[in-house]
Amino acid sequence: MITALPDPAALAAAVSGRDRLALAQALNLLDDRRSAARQCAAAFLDALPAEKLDGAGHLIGITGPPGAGKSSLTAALIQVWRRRGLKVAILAVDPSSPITGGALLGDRLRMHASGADREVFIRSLACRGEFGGLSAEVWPMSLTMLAAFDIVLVETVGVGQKEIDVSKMTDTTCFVAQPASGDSIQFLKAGIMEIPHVIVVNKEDIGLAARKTLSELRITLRRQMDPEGWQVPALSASAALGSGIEALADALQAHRDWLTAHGQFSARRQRCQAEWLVKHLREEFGRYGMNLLGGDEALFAALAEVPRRSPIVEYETLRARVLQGFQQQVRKL
Ligand SMILES: Nc1nc2c(ncn2[C@@H]2O[C@H](COP(=O)(O)OP(=O)(O)OP(=O)(O)O)[C@@H](O)[C@H]2O)c(=O)[nH]1
Ligand SMILES: [Mg+2]
Repeated sequence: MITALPDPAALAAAVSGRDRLALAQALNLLDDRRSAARQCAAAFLDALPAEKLDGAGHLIGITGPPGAGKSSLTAALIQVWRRRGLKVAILAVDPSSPITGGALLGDRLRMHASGADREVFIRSLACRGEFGGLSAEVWPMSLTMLAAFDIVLVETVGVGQKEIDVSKMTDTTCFVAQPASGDSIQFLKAGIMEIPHVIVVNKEDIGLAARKTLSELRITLRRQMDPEGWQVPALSASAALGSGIEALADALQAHRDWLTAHGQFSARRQRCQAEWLVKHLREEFGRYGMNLLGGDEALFAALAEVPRRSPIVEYETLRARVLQGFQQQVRKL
């Protein structure tokens, strides 16, 4: 179906005003791979208020093994944030499992959260099994939602050994541990898992197993400081009982405050986009393509020097440079 493309500036203004139809239209636009749509999406992202995207709001990633209670905790957090007067958007990334077929996580969330609240926006995104389990649209979509909401939370299933990519594209990452599953602790100990900023053991209502997991995690964490000096808290909660949720919201906010106090907040947002660009380029062109750009580290350093631009514009610019490099190599042969 060919649909008319929206006016990028008008769409950006409507999104910033939390017009729900505009939000849905914008997210669909970012998911549209036709080249005219890509151009429109690039202009739309450019028209979003830069101060919100680079220095405001709180972009949170929530991850953990299947069934740990990520969606239940998210639903409980929504209630706390709403009581605090914050506007909340959720992006639930569903692993495109042939069994569940996708939209399940979002559905479960919607069941819990108040559907009538206009300041809560929930969208689920099927991930197409590409991009290391994280859909490539997540970053542009996160930016879009930051234009309109105070809190943007991205839920993804983090499967132990696999790198948890969402942690590189958010301000704060929260890992939800499942009681009595030692895997997460082993992965943390072995340095296989990226250390999250906040760890919460959910289901404390089941008692002993949850307490045991919590104390094991705390022992592990005492030995593993975040490289930047943030002390990672391990908390206990129960989404079912609604216990520990205020403290969880406080811990997430404390990490955001810590980033700001250490002058790292905007730099981290900028780094998120750089991580997305590098990951995206690596997916498309592999190591060879990255080498044509001088390698990952050189690219990270170069991107940190200049102000953030629309991610699509930046991507297309880098992509053109890789293609030019390929052509030069071919000519030499
Ligand atoms: N006892 C107990 N059960 C819980 C708690 N929180 C969630 N559950 C249950 O755990 C199951 C999984 O909860 P979800 O919130 O869907 O977990 P999830 O991590 O989002 O799961 P996926 O998105 O499928 O990976 C559900 O049956 C919940 O009812 C809790 O605090 N205590
Ligand atoms: Mg879920």
